Parts: sequence; structure tokens; C-alpha cells
Amino acid sequence: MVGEAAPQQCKYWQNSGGAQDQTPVAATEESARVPWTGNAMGVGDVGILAGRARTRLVGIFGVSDSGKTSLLGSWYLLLGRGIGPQSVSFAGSLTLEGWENIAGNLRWNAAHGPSFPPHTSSGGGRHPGLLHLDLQVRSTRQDLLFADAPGEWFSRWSVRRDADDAAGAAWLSGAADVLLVIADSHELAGPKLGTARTNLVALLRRVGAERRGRPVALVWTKCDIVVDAQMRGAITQAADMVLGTYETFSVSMHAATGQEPHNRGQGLLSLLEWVVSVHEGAYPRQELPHPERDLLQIVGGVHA
Ligand SMILES: Nc1nc2c(ncn2[C@@H]2O[C@H](COP(=O)(O)OP(=O)(O)OP(=O)(O)O)[C@@H](O)[C@H]2O)c(=O)[nH]1
Ligand SMILES: [Mg+2]
Repeated sequence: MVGEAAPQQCKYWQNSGGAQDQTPVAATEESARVPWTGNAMGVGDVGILAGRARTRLVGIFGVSDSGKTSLLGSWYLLLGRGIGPQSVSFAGSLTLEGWENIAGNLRWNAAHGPSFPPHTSSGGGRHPGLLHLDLQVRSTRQDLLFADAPGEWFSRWSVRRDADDAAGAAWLSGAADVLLVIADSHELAGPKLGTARTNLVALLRRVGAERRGRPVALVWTKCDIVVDAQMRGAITQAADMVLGTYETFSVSMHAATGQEPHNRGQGLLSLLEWVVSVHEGAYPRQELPHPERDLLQIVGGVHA
């Protein structure tokens, strides 16, 4: 099959006698086929990686416009230019088209300079699009799947875990091996910083309740924008209370001054290195003291 949507449309399949076989293709078989389109994978496609060494699913949890898709796109562009964490290099992807869709905007081309990717549409989906990377990490290969979900899912899920329109976030929370929680510097330094803080603390609290000892990182995106020390302190305090152990990273698409002409952004490689190398058992489950009351003092009331 070379690009057709169904085997029946493929002339090679027809010539091979496949057309005489009228057995309908089972729905499960359909969804488990190789995603030849190269676009983002659906959950049904993940089976094709099952025979490979352990695949790591990375969940990026952040409200709308917080920089999730930009982060993914920038990793892809850096790896494509041969820039990666030490001893990590791009070895392939089953979703090249999906990566191109999100990263294309971030590229310079002859006509115009880079711009940001469009908002990730939520459609009616209950599962996020998954982007695949096969990386050479020292002497071994590692398959990674990154979930590029729409921010609205997480806003709903933070306040109502079982909300119908939060099913995709709930799925990701159950399935992810590594969790990144996004703190959007732009919003936390902007005119609606109070709401942004309340929303982020609600998200942190939800992730804290669901993480089951999995590795979590708090990722400050758009770190080219300065967030007030008091705000940073409040978020850190809330994360300490609800997550206990976690890592903190700051990233930006914008190069630090003096880094031109090769834009590597800021902090992108350190975060990718952690995502690739963190030991899944590195953060044993821990019982946190009842943080609820103190949290309410920090955020001035968050809905359950
Ligand atoms: N200053 C600055 N702005 C950024 C950076 N990264 C992203 N942005 C801005 O943030 C906007 C949203 O980025 P996206 O990557 O689409 O955010 P998202 O989290 O995927 O949003 P949804 O798809 O709506 O959930 C972009 O359009 C940019 O304007 C950054 O590093 N610095
Ligand atoms: Mg997006």
C-alpha cells in the first residue's frame, strides 16, 4: 500500500489477489495499521511500537496558549539541525508529517521569518495526537511519544476530573510515563496574573493527585519574559506542597542575547535531556501532608 487510505484502493493489493478476499477489515485491524500518512498517531496506532523496546509517553499539561506545541516544534527543529543533548540524536520518526505540521511555522523560509504554530484544535477528540521520535541515546535506541493536546482539556480537567470534555486529559494523565506541567511566564506576568496563578495551582494540584510516583517537571515556558519573584515563589510553594519531588526547567523559543546566529532557544536541550534520561522510578510515591488548607491561602480559593 503506497499512500492509499484503504488496502482496497491499492492496485498492488488488488493484483496480489487481495481483492478476491472479501473479508472485511476489522476495526481494530484498521486502527492498528502503520500510520503511513506520517501524521500524528492515534492511540490505536501505538500498537505498532509495542514490539520495540520500551516506548516513553510524555504528557505536556498546560492551559491554552501556554507554549506546549511551540516546545515540541522547537525540539523537532533542533534535532533536525543535528542539535541535541549530549549523546542524543535523531534516528527517525513515524510521524514526520505531524512534526512538520507543527514545526513548519517556526522555520525561517524564503518568504517570511518564523512564526508560532496555530492553536491546537480540540475537535471532538478524546485522545491527543501523538508525535513519535526515535532517538539514538548513547548506544541504545529510545522511542518517545509526545502528546500534543489542546489546552482547554486541562483547564476542564483541573476543575472537574471526570468532565466529559476532559476525557482526553484524563486519558493522558493515566497513560503518560513522564509529566510536564507548564507555567506560562507570559500569563503569570500579565494583566490576568491572578487567574493564571489560580488555574496553574489547580492544574498542579490535579497532577499531584494523579501522578502515582511518576517523574514530573514544572516547566516555565516563555522564560524570555520576566515573572515577578513573588509570583515565582507562590507557584514554587504550591508545587512543593502538591507535588513534593519534581524538577524545574525554564525554556524559551527566543535565544539568549549573544547566542545568534544559531538560535537554540533557551533551556530546550536540558529539558529534552531530562525527558529522555529520567529514570521512571526516580520519584517514589510519597505521602504529602494535607496541603489543602495552606494551598487555599496561597491561591485564595481553588475549586475542587
Ligand atoms: N515570548 C514568547 N512567546 C512564546 C514562546 N513560545 C510560545 N509563545 C507564544 O505563545 C503562543 C501559544 O503557543 P502554543 O505553542 O500554540 O501554545 P499551546 O500551549 O500549544 O496552546 P493550545 O494549542 O491552544 O493549547 C504562541 O502563539 C506565541 O505567541 C516563547 O518562548 N516566548
Ligand atoms: Mg498547541
